[in-house]
Amino acid sequence: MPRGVPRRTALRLLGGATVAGGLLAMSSPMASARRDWKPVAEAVRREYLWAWQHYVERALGADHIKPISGGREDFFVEGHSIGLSLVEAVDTLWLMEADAEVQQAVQWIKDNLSFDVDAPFQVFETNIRMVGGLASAYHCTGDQRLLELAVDVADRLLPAFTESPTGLPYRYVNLATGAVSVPETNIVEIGTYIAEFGVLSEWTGDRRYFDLAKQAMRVAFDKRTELGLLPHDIHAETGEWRNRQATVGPPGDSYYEYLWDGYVLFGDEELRQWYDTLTDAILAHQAERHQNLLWFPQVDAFTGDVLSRDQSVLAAFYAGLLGESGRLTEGRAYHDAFNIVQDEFGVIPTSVDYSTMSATDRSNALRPEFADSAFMLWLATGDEIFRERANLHFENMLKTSKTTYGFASLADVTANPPSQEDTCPGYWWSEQMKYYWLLFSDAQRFDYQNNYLSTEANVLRGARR
Ligand code: IFL
Repeated sequence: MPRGVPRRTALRLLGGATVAGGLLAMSSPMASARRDWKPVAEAVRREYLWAWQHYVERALGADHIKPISGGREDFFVEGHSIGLSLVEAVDTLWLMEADAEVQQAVQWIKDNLSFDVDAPFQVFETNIRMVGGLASAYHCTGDQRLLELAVDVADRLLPAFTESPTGLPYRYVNLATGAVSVPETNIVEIGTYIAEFGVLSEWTGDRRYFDLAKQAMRVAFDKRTELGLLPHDIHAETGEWRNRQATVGPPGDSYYEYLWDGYVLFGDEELRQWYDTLTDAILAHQAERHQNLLWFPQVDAFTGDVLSRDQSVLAAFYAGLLGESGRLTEGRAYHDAFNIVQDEFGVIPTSVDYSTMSATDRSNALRPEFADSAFMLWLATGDEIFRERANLHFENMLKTSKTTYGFASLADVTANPPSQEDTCPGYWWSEQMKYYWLLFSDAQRFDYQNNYLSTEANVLRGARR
């Protein structure tokens, strides 16, 4: 590096470089040169099936495998797994044409999966993972029983909406009794249903699912501030905001995503207007340029004052959402900003303060959002740079997270080597490995022109049977 050039400026001039003691791969200055991606696709499939085999041998039916010890872990309810990782995996296995594994997973579901569980389940997580996982498994395989199970669990979630005086769902519902609890919620947990519920309405002819999902989104939209922003915390019984802070990261992120998605999936113009109104306000009052990079700090939704320059890795999805909704310049710019973080740290930390480019949370629970937006931007532009960035994301994951029985979350991405935790989230089976596969494989079973992936990457349009 020439003397006098600050390290980060040099990184940007080069289009990226390496960190973490040389452990991690570099992004190439030749990023837009075409290359043969088939070997990368084969590696993705090989690693996925290797991890699947361990899951089957050691943790079949568990919500999570513990990838270091080979143990099992529950997600929704302590002491009662419902096969979360397996349900999340079905459509990815199917896209990879791993048909014996698909059959094995579907058989397990038919023989074992029951939602008659006398315990409170988190409505948002149950929807995006279980309703969505079963709906995508049905969409891919055409197996009617999977649709019946998706409808069964969705029906058990409905009291969260119908028991609420505002239509904003409670956070928890007991799947066996329908008892609802915890009205203190946020815009993600009231507004991330329309994709899964909407396809159920479409496939069953019962409008209730779509209507309940949309009504909850409307309640929050109608309460936007004069700046047109939404604070992220809301009360399901009173409909009042519980804070002032607006964010495109959690717990705001997928509310915005599902406004756009509801329009894309169902052609609902009103949802598109809501999305456009809020996005215009976000770009006007939340976007900030710092050292020539685009960021989205947390701001006061009533005044626009910046409250925090912490950037959650989960907010990286927003680059893809901006891109797919026609704001390509901003989408690319926000992905460029996260790409600097990837080049700086290798694995992107859970959060960074972009004003100092320092990690404010050094962990990373195998978060997929950077690969998610690389995929969406690649679909929107065809630009090879997004494959290069996703490939680096994949390589860094292989180097840091691969362990004895699968892939592990990281406790500290800045340690050398990064320290691992004995857990692998369910979304790993549905998200980044699918994005990589679709990016690199030219998958025969996927319609690259007309498709839809949910916030959990469940394929609800575009499976080619
Ligand atoms: O469950 C995942 C999904 O992408 C989401 N939020 C966070 C998870 C992945 O980081 O909507």
